[in-house]
Parts: sequence; structure tokens; C-alpha cells
Amino acid sequence: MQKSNWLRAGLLATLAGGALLAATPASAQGSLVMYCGVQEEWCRAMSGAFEKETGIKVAMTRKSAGEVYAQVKAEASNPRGDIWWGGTGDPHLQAAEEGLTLEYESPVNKDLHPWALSQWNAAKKRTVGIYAGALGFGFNTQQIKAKGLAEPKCWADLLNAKLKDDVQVADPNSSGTAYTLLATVVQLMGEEKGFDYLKALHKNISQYTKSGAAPAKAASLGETAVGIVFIHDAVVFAVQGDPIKPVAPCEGTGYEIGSMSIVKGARNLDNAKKFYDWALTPAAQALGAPAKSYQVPSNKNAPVPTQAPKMEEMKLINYDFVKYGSSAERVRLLTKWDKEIKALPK
Ligand code: S7P
Repeated sequence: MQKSNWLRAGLLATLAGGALLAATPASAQGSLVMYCGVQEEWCRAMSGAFEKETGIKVAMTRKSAGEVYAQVKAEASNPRGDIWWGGTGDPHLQAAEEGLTLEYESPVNKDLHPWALSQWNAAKKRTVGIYAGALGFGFNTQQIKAKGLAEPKCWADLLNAKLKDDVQVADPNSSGTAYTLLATVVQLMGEEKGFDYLKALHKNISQYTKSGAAPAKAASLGETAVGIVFIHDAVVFAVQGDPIKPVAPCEGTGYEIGSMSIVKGARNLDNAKKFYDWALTPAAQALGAPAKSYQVPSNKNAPVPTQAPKMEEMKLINYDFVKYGSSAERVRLLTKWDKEIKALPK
């Protein structure tokens, strides 16, 4: 594990070149079925802005990353969706490998950070990076104080017996966030020690939620002392003044390359490509921050939200997206987690 300098080169982004791609205002026809993997507010901002820009009617559904993957797979013989926008990259990579999504090369690729293009290359052009964010946790400052605990700074701190039934994380089968945790501890600690860690953590877990960001809200409300989430999902509540503190764990942590794919067999393929090109522009990527989504955008010319956690200052692992986004590895790890962790008594 070593500190990654993956973002260093590109973080000083500006809004220059923010003009939208050649979308024809209001006169364009047709529709687009969008499966959206980020928070509802950002999903609505994206679908609404694209609709306004092009006149293309967008039918948007928000789901967690593992759920969108399962839906795209279930619909493979009769595809309903056109574009899958957002959510952690691992399930997008799995879908790419399984031939559920389509190769595409956008003219905007030239403006993307190398990490976004490495996702595209790994997927043989079937998915592309649209944002990045690091995994960590958020803790409720009042609850931690009331328990007489020092502020947790490390993954190891979450095993403290005083946190029994007071930590939340999602279920990695449905949630991209929780799969990122699973793949992160395996890469950070080694598989055996990583699973030992998850077993010990299980004693402190009150519930495995469906959605990855839900534990951040629960921690902000004091419904749980700690929520394991993407750090930007905890920042949302910290910036609005809730008693939650986001943490980048001291041992090091994993990160996501949130991704976008075109569904193979898309009924509205031209519109899916229009959306894809538009969604990579600086102007479209700038819609995240006002919708309280503080990931780092993939277009070098898009503004980085001032609230975005500083990934270049964190100890990031060299997350192996190819391995942990592969179909065999995802299936293997999720099956093992179901058997060895979820099935454990409390
Ligand atoms: O909230 C934004 C975000 O964390 O949600 C996406 C992710 O897939 C989490 O949702 P699930 O865990 O429910 O799948 C992330 O890509 C994104 O940063």
C-alpha cells in the first residue's frame, strides 16, 4: 500500500471551456431511460438539465449500484434502460465484462483525467469515469463524547466494544459503497485479516442498510454513532452544521471511480450517446455541487467543489479496479461475505 498521487496533476480545474456540447435546445425529439446511481437530488438535477437543454424527455430511476447492475442484467434480453449514470465503478466494470453495456468513445474523452480514462480502458470502452471519491466514515461527535471515546481516526477504532450496535454500513450486495469497503479491507489488510476485521466489525454493526449513503444521514441525526460511507456523503451533513465529523482512516483507504455506461440494446441509443457526451462536459459536471454532491469531477476543466474531500492529502491504496471490478472476484467476495459475515450471529 502506498500513498497515491493519482489526482495531483488535475485538481486545479477551472470552469474554462464549460460550454455544453452541441445539444439542440428544446427542438430535439424522443426520450431517454436513465438509471441513476448517485443521490436523488443530483439525479434530478442531471435529468432535468438535460431535458431542458435538449427537449429529450428523461425517465429517471435512482437505485444503488448493485441494484442497477442486477436490473441491467435481468433485462439483458429485453433492455429497458438506455444510460446508466453514476454509482461506483466496480459494478459498471462487471457489466462491461459480461457484455451488458456498449463500447463508446466520446469526443470529450480528451478532456478527462487519466483515472477516468483508465476506467474506460479497463472496460474496453464500455464504461468511463465521471467522478471520484474516497471511502471513510462519519461519526456523531455528541455520541462519541457521550460514550467517553476519543475521536475515531482509524479503521481499528471502529472495533471498540463501546461501539457495540452503534456502527452502520450498507450491504455490499446492493451497495457500491459497501462493496468498496469489502474490497478495500481485503486490499489493505490481506484477505484473511480483512475478513477477520469484518467479523469483528460485525459485532458493532446495528444494521446493514440497502443504500450506501444512508449511514451518513443516520450518524448526522445521532441514530448511530458511526456510519461507514464515502467521505463526501458525510461532508454533506457536516457542511450544513450537523454534529458529524468525516474521517479518512489513518491506515489508508480505498476510493471509487464513479462511472457511466450505455446499456447494450438501448432503445434510444442516439439519445444515450447525446447524454453521455453532455454528462462529461464541465457545465454538466458542475451540477453536482449545487445538488450537495461533493465528488471530484472527471473532466479536467470542471470545477472541483470547494467542499470536496482532499483526496491528494489522504493515504489512498492503489485500488485494483480491474481485479475487484471483475465478475469472478465480485461474485466470489460477495458470496464469501454472505456466508462468513452476514450469516454470523451477533
Ligand atoms: O451518494 C453518492 C454516492 O456515494 O453514491 C454512489 C454509490 O453507488 C453509493 O450508493 P450505493 O452504495 O447505495 O450504491 C457513489 O458512486 C456516489 O459517490
